[in-house]
Amino acid sequence: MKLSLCAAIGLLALTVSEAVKTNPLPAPVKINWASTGAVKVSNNFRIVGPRHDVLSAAYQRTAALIKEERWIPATWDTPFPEFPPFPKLSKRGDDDEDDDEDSDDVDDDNESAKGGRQLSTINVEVADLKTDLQMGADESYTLDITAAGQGTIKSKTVWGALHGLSTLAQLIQGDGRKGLQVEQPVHIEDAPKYTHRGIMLDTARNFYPLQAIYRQIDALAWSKLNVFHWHITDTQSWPIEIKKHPQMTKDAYSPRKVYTQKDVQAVVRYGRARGVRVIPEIDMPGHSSSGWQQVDKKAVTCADSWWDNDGWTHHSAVQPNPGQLDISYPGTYDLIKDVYGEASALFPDNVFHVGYDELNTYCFNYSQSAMDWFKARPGADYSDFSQYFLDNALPIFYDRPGRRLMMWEDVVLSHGMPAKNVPKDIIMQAWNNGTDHVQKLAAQGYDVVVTSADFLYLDCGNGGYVTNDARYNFNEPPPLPAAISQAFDDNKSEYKPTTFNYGGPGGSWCAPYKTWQRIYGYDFTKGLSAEEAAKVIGAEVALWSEQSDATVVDAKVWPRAAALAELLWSGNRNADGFKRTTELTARILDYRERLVGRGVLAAPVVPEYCLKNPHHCDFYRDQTAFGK
Ligand SMILES: *[C@@H]1O[C@H](CO)[C@@H](O)[C@H](O)[C@H]1NC(C)=O
Ligand SMILES: *[C@@H]1O[C@H](CO)[C@@H](O)[C@H](O)[C@H]1NC(C)=O
Ligand SMILES: *[C@@H]1O[C@H](CO)[C@@H](O)[C@H](O)[C@H]1NC(C)=O
Ligand SMILES: CC(=O)N[C@H]1CO[C@H](CO)[C@@H](O)[C@@H]1O
Repeated sequence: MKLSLCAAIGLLALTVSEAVKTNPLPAPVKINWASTGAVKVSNNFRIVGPRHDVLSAAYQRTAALIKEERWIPATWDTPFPEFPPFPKLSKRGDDDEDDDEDSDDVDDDNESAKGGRQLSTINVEVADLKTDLQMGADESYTLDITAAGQGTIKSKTVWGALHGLSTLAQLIQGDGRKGLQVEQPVHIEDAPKYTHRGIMLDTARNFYPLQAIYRQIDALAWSKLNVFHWHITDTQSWPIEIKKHPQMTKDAYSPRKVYTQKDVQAVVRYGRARGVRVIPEIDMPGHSSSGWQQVDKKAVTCADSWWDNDGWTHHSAVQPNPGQLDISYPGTYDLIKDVYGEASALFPDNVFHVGYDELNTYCFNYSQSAMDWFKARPGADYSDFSQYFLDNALPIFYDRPGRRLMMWEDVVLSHGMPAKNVPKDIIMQAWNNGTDHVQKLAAQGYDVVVTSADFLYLDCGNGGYVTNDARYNFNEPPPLPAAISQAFDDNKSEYKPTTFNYGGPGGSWCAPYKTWQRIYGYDFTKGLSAEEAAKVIGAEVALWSEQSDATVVDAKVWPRAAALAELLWSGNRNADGFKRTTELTARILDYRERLVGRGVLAAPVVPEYCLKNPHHCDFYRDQTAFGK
């Protein structure tokens, strides 16, 4: 009965006497396994450690997860040329029929009865319970399971211990029956390469209920990612409650699509309990029409204009709907002070993101006040105008000791409106032109968070969303330039490139879709000097939500964000310097199954056939095809 159930859900099972190495993701920096065979883990095993608001909950949560999940790897890597036959479940049933039949019995937990060869307690030792969850907090840990059945996680901080517990939950697995087991002895020494590891979620273009956000935070924590960058507001909607100006949420999509301040605090608490920092973003002064305009119409310019894709030379926005804060209008700063002041108090993280992406100069032509500003300052350009914003807004933003700001790179690198003098302690988020911009920002002395659109934007490749788009109306591929046409005629191919619907981006400006292999393969410090590379503090994948909401978010973010997780935790190369993308295959395929089992609806990335037949779906036979 048990066996047929297992067989029905297609799980692999291993005999207890075989080695049962698991394949945790992200791969730990250093992991030493023995192959002496698994030790049983008591069904009543406990995790014991210092009493602490975050840790005590984490012991319970981790033990419950392990007992509930009883994970049996969905796949694991095997050497390329030797394909062992797919393990048959019936075989192992015959092998140890009466071995652990009674694994739920209390007797089973009597260590001395089993000669101590049973793991029943995992001790958590934390040197310092006080270090706050902030950028740079030590996240290292060691994990040991000894032959004598001792389990120990040691860390400097609470946040390192949480990562150790995450690993533990991937090491202990089901024995295919009622029991648990873990390979031993195992010794892990682990710490992240980068301090800032996260996802950005845009909750303004479409709204996400709290449960969807909690699911992302769960998966972040399991993946040892530690930042939830919450792009709360944008020009399309204003979903966050500001008590001083309650009318701002008139621009939420509905009264139910609002994050109350209680909700916000709950998200922050949920993140902290799992070692995930919540970094808020209120996008200013671009991407800001909704909300602001409800308080003071004059604080927003061009909100009523046509976004003017038709006349691109005078467009007021890169996408509908237009609206930017009026930099020249004094009342704008009073409003920023109210809004930022309240928002800032809700988020304990030292880092606050204040946007600054994609300012459109033409939007300001709709403001008499802005035109007067330029008239009064002959020779002033849009860089001066940008600087005027910073000079007025930065004193508001720096509202407490330890405050650090984060901004999109545009404030330094945009063609239209870079500011002249941007303080070097502002963390820059790079999104254009790959490592070129990463390097430029680092060379100027900024700490950089990498979110290069060509690698790390999760919304790309889904086609366009703007309506009345007649570009979709070409029923035949348009003619190609003669030279290209000729080349394809000479070399027969079904992949003739054309402009839009035929081999082109199909309306997605950042097409194509970024696969997990694309994300994992990103060498984002390539070409940087050692000094510049040291300025890169981490990276985020980003989900802009034009075409996403709670119905699809899990599938768009996962398991792709897990590829970033490993890239940032232990890197994308093996000890010999080769890209280990192929090694990640089994890990990430198994992890995707795990995520689904844990309630996160991660997208399938291969036919299940490929899980069950490691390497049969490889594109190249050469296992070093990714090179160094
Ligand atoms: C555990 O086993 C030992 C040896 O068989 C026995 O003396 C002891 O009473 C048992 N303890 C429990 C709690 O069952
Ligand atoms: C917009 O305003 C700027 C600054 O005053 C001015 O230089 C520019 O000519 C205006 N653009 C148009 C199309 O009027
Ligand atoms: C983008 O980066 C490439 C180098 O990778 C550089 O040659 C090019 O000039 C950059 N483009 C822009 C617009 O900065
Ligand atoms: C006309 C032309 O461009 N032909 C190309 C066909 O493909 C070969 C390589 O496969 C090219 O060398 C030719 O230039």
